[in-house]
Amino acid sequence: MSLSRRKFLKGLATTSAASVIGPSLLMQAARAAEEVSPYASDGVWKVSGSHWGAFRAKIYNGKVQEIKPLEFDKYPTDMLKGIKGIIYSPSRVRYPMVRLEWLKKHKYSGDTRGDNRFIRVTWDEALDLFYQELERIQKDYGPWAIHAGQTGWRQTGQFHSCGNHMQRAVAMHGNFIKKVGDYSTGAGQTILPYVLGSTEVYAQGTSWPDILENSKTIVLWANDPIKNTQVGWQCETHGSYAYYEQLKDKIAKGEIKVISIDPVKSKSQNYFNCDQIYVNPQSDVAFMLGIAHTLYKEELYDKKFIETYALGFNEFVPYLEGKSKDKVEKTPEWAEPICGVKADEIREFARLLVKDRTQLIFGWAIQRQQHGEQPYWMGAVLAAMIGQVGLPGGGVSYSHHYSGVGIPPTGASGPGGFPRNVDEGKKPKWDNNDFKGYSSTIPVARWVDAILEPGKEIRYNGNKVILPDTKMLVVSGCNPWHHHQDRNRMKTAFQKLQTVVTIEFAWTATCRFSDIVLPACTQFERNDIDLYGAYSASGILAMHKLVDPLYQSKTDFQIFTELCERFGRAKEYTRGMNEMEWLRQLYGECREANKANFEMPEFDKFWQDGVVEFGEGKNFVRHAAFREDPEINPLGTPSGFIEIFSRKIDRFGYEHCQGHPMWFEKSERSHGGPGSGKYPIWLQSCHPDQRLHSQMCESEEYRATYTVQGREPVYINPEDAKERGVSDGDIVRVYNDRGQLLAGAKVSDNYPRGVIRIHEGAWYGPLNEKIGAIDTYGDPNTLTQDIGSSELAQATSANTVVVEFEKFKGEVPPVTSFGGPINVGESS
Ligand SMILES: Nc1nc2c(c(=O)[nH]1)N[C@H]1C(S)=C(S)[C@@H](COP(=O)(O)OP(=O)(O)OC[C@H]3O[C@@H](n4cnc5c(=O)[nH]c(N)nc54)[C@H](O)[C@@H]3O)O[C@H]1N2
Ligand SMILES: Nc1nc2c(c(=O)[nH]1)N[C@H]1C(S)=C(S)[C@@H](COP(=O)(O)OP(=O)(O)OC[C@H]3O[C@@H](n4cnc5c(=O)[nH]c(N)nc54)[C@H](O)[C@@H]3O)O[C@H]1N2
Ligand SMILES: [Mo]
Repeated sequence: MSLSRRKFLKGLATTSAASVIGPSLLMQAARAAEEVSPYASDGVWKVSGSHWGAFRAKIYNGKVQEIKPLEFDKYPTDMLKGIKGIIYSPSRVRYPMVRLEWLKKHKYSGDTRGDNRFIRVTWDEALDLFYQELERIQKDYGPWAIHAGQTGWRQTGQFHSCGNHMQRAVAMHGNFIKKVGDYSTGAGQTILPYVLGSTEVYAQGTSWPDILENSKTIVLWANDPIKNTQVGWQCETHGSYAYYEQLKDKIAKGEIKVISIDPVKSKSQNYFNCDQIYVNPQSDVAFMLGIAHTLYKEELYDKKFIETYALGFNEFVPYLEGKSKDKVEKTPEWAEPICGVKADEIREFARLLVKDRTQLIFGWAIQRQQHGEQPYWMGAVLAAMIGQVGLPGGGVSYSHHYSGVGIPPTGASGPGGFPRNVDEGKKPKWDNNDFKGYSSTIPVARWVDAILEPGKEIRYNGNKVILPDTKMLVVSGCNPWHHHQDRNRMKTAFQKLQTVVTIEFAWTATCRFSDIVLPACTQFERNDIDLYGAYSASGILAMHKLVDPLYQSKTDFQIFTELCERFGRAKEYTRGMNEMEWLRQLYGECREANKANFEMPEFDKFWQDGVVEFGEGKNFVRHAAFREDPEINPLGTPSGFIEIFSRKIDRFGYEHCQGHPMWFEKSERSHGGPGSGKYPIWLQSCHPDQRLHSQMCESEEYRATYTVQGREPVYINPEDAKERGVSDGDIVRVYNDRGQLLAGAKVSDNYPRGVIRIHEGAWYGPLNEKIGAIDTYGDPNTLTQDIGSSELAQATSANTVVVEFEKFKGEVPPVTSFGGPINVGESS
């Protein structure tokens, strides 16, 4: 009998029932004193939760006055300080707005898009226009002309999850183009199912207690958990930080060695005070091949493990030895000039990896680059050669920096959400499934290609994709004018679009480049429920509405109900339930699903208390079942084994992703790589320490705690700065052939020569709508390259980019990113 992994996990959940602790009584006693009924609207503390953690908010005079972390959160993030500024931001979308030229001249496309001139209209006018445009596109073109597939980091709350609301409503009207994959792990989640049988990136990882107990060496490979677990996909618990504290202690005592492989001294490295192996940016695969060569030549690798658990080592070895096509032996000496690590140090590191129990833990930024599939595949090959996959504290992880992976999971079920699709048995108003030969689903990061080159055939993961001819875009719960690459290319593309509708609460650059903007309210202005701990399932949080929707904003639920009214489907959309009825239902279903293992109170009690806790979790070891018996518990790969060589990928015949992991030179690379003559500096656009992508950038007071002369910081090595006459606090111009931006210099030893960082999510603030206009605030995607990782994943390659910078001379233009549209009047 063969057990699937899912069944195996399910089995775990059931057997753990006996050891499960019911919801604790902590809430009632300890906090009764300050608990005031959440139903009261003023002068009270209310419980809610967010990507930044669970918190209590004090409401007074109809305003949120104070936010403090919930008592369970022992390691709250500083970012809680930014929440008030999201609600009361001068960049709030206040009213329904329509782009001036679009409205007055019915000029669909054109070069004034992005001039930020808008007219205020009534809700009815705005929704009528939205509806008319959906009708026009379905009638004149077809489902291939509308793209409503982009989604992203919508706020927490399962019911109001805004992408679902948008997609359900648009789907009830007609079919549309959707996406596959995401920006986070596009390359990783595509390659790893071929290699390890699951995406791995979104999988539960070995529990920290097991790692702390068993690992002797932990390699943080391109991984900054101290920075990146401040936020979570659902309401974050920050439970990982208790383990980080223990790890720090063990490092200090010499019990565990942690090595950060990173060009930068990361926040984690500084926190742990651990070792670092500096590698040149984008060169990790060369480094890894040097390591594999050593393990092979010195016969240090685990032959038995490879024989029992892996496939295709024999096809890979000739490449290592220089006996395959390229005739280059991948010695440490070969790797040294590429990766910048001395050959002897590579050998020493290889020996260390097999000395004792070693846990490899990868971050995601190294797969957000050209050929981003390769470092992940090669990571799995190294793990197979080390031979500890499936052992506690050994093997390879691709997820420990994310949303509390590694906190022992309780196995409880979280609440479901608002449905994303049309109800079963129902058809859209425009029941047209003729995509005219275009693909109805495209790789997420290739949507701008589609606008610019409709009809183009691209290769993707063994398939052909024909890029659809997009005319209309509907955006909700994501900010494409932050998340996508190459702003000036996007400007060119957006001039071709006829209609862009954005539903938002913050006047982002996406609003600026839209035609119709509908004001949504924030999560703090509606009631919801969500899981506390995305991977640990630590509890359920009541997300109490703190204040009424500001200005003319409405919940996404309300907005799309009113849109559906226009084609007589509102009742079907809402299923006849209002917000609180939905919450009761979702909670009730969750309670039912958990009945056997976890006691949950009635809804009213839960809503009053604010939290249900599921108690302690149970330790988990990734790949343990596979290690125990690979026949009974095979991996999800075609062979069931770790595939060092993939016959399937080999047969695709791709140039940039072949049968086994390989080193490929990048189209742009610093430290002597292509493009570095003219542009010697690598720009890394890592995830921000003090934001969630572009969210919270609008939070004025909080933003002021990190900006430099009002600009986004650019982190620069002291020597590089000196060479260019740049001092800490200066405004610098960063540029390449794709664009230019202004940012504020922060000179820091944490950065090596030839590397600068600007955090992603800095709000784009073009001086004007013209192609090439300088970005006044510092959005790194003004400079990044919009190319697919390879034919396999077609994922974003945001980190494959070189630039130059200089001290900015001349008159400094004001920052244009914030404060909303230029309001040029009202409709009537
Ligand atoms: N250069 C570079 N680019 C990157 C990355 C990088 O590393 N480097 N990282 C990539 C990654 S991993 C990711 S995940 C993406 C993130 O890209 P996004 O998910 O697009 O980023 P966010 O800034 O979180 O955008 C969410 C938007 O949704 C809005 N929103 C939130 N909640 C609601 C709601 O309830 N209703 C409505 N109507 N709107 C809401 C917010 O105001 C915000 O503008 O960026 C990618 N882009
Ligand atoms: N505070 C905060 N936390 C977040 C987010 C956020 O916006 N803010 N976003 C969340 C999301 S959506 C995601 S996808 C994850 C992102 O998680 P990741 O993609 O893992 O995070 P990054 O911060 O982009 O990069 C992590 C480290 O990779 C290193 N690095 C980059 N390129 C290379 C390379 O070529 N070689 C090596 N060896 N190292 C390299 C960087 O220097 C950095 O220290 O974070 C999540 N957590
Ligand atoms: Mo992400």
